[in-house]
Amino acid sequence: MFIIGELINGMYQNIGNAIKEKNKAVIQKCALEQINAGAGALDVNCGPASKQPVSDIQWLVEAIQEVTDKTICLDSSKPQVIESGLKVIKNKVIINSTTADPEKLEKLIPLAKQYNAKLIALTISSKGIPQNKDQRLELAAMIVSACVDMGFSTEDLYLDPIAMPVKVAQAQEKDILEAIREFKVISEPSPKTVVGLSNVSQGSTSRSLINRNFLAMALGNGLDAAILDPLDKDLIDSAITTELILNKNIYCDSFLEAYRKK
Ligand code: THG
Repeated sequence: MFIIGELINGMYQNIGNAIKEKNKAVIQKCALEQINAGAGALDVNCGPASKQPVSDIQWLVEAIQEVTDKTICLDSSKPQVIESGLKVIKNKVIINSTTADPEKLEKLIPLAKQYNAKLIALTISSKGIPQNKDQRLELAAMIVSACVDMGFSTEDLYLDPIAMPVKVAQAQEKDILEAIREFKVISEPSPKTVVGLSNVSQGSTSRSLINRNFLAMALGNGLDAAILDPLDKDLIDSAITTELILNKNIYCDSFLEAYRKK
């Protein structure tokens, strides 16, 4: 599983304050801690309180690139914020995200090609978040078809079924998990799949427990990548164990240590 660390997000108070006060050290420490815990990429989101996300995202990207050359995942619903982040990118990059909205696809697919970026696409439209698996698959097919039309390889596409909180959308979890499996057969080469894992436990108690059980099930359905908290040791242990059971790693008695990415 490809781990995208979720912690550089202005919705967390320490990061929100660091952005406001332009305190690079806080951001750089958070970047390195996540990488040391196994993150292959870092999600970067200015958060809802940022008043100037177009410049804040550039400041975040530049601060992070001073300490690591790991992949940066530019997270914003606003294409102009993504584009601004891309202008200062030196590391590898993932665009997070487009939706199935044609206007967004027409803007973000060419940007992904121009910057040699991977692209995360949420299966939502201007009508909002889908209510079942078939609606997710329909939107996924629209996204894949736009990529094919514009010459963007579906191998570089990550489809996101939108993980919903179990507290508010319990009846949808099964559909979300099944969508992960079915996204894979939409095209050849298969698109990849990703979820924002912590969404699942928002507002709940026992968050880590909920997250790691969802993750194990999603990996069982073929999930390729997850935006998650890499500092949650139980969660990473669970992911490593799931991949062992799925025969992705060869068994040895010290499998947890052996497969913890350094
Ligand atoms: N898909 C994609 N990108 C995403 C998401 C997704 N990016 C954002 C989000 N969802 C994934 N990242 C987070 C980060 C934090 C939390 C959830 C998802 C979270 N935060 C605490 C909360 O809201 O309770 C904040 C706690 C605090 O303030 O300290 O849960 O789905 N492509």
